[in-house]
Amino acid sequence: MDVRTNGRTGGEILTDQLLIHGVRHVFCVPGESYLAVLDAFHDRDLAVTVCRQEGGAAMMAEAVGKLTGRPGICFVTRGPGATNASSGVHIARQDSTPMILFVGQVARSMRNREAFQELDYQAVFGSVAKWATEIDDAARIPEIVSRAFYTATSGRPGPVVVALPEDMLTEAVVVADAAPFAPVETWPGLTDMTRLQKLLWAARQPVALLGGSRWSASACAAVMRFAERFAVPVATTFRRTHLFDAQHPCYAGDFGIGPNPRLRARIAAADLLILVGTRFGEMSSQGYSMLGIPNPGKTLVHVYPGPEELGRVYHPDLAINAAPTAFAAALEGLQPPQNIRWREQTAVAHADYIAWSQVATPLPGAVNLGVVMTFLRERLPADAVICNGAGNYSAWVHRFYRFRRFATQLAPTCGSMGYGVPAAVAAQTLDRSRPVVCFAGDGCFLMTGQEFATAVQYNLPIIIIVVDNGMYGTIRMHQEREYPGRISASMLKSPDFAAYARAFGGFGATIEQTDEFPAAFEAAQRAGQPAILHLKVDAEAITPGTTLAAIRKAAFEQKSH
Ligand SMILES: Cc1ncc(C[n+]2csc(CCOP(=O)(O)OP(=O)(O)O)c2C)c(N)n1
Ligand SMILES: [Mg+2]
Repeated sequence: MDVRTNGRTGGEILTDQLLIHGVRHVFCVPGESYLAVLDAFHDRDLAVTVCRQEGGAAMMAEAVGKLTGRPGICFVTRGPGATNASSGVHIARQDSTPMILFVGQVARSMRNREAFQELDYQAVFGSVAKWATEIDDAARIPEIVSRAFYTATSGRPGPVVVALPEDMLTEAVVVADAAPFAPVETWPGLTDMTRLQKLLWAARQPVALLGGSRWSASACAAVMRFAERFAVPVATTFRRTHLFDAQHPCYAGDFGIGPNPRLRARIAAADLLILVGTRFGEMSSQGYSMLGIPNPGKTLVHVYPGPEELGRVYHPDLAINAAPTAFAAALEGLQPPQNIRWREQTAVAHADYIAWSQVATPLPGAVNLGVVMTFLRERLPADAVICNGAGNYSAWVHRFYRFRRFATQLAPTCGSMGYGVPAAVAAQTLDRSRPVVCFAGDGCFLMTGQEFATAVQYNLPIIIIVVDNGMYGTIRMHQEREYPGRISASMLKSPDFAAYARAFGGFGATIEQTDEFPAAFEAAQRAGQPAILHLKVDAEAITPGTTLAAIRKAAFEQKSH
């Protein structure tokens, strides 16, 4: 068909824009509301992963955004498709990840009658998405889709929701394609960097904390070089551990939930804190307790890609509106002081981290998750991708796994359960050659466990380790702290997860003793198909450092005083 004289349908124009902007893969659950797009997929060079639930599909797109820094793409149908997908949109929002959710919409002529599955997407996603819009005219698809890519990736990245009226997608119009988008860099100024150098020269105990998005492998390498030249201890914020090589002599540790008390003390004692890319939100700031608000109580440098975040909670001495990628490059121009006063302290900080993470702590029960983690960190290559959702089981990942490379960690900083399985599917879809291992609790897994079928359908050899303690452990832990002995709605009876895996067409094994794990893991790897390893852990093993019984006892004692 001659595009110029006969035009293309909205569905075709839209798909062509995706290809122009570099999209090679989309995740979807189909719907009759966007059949014209599905039809355009049919004869274009675009890989499509069809999923089982829109929450999973949206999380997969979000994970692509996390891994690549470019918007992950998800298509869902109107109404229930969109509301199901909202869990992934919320993750993209809180985790500052570029993604674009395309949603079907009723025909333009039926709008505002509350037609079948009609929703006002701008109202529904207004406070979750970075931008929500609807395309009224097929001729404007190139303009609006281009803007969606720029909006999702620039400043603080986030999710964009684009609604697509059904009849707009079948309309044929003649319109030129947009040019490929290029993410907009946000550079620090020369004066910013000069002021930073002065603050570093005046410092006695500086600490740098890395987090957020808009990183790259070269940015991480540049920050490592800076850390070496300045001998600065560098820690990572909640679930951003992959931003700094854990084996690097300047690595001071993971500053997420339940961090090493010595790291906490070190950050508290720092006279200069350099936040790079992170909002230093509730989890990493230990419930906003590490800095005064708004006056931090120490010299604060805050580097962030979006100006709206600078001065929002903390009043920085030096605010630098820059993306971590650009800031890291500019760090190369800074000169360290001749005499680095804190050098020895940095070695101590790394030794503290190693001591905290080296050896698995003893736990009640026959399966020690810490030992599993230390086995995997020796066994897996540096480019293995580790995924998880939310739950206490993730504490062992954060403490004992050693992330060495950028884009090897897929975990929700917003604490959304169910993230690990879709994230693993997405990671393995992008790269079949890297090992992808997902940790999920018995609660977490069944939030999106149907996407195991997606892994089987596309023959993705992800390995899922289901940590089964028979409960929503995190909630039980909080109950024992706040309402000791009063268990309410936190216990679970789960299926045989190994049999579940086999029923779906994958590999499954059950592990009841720690020493069964290595052979089971190797068998899963050899199987070369999606696998679930069902780890039966003791409910008492609630964190690497304490038990439920100890928490309950302490809570009773506190109450009796
Ligand atoms: C979508 C979602 N729903 C509910 C919660 C609240 N929540 C946080 S952790 C948790 C329990 C997790 O249970 P499980 O996956 O079994 O891990 P465990 O804590 O037992 O190790 C719950 C219900 C959440 N974070 N996300
Ligand atoms: Mg559990």
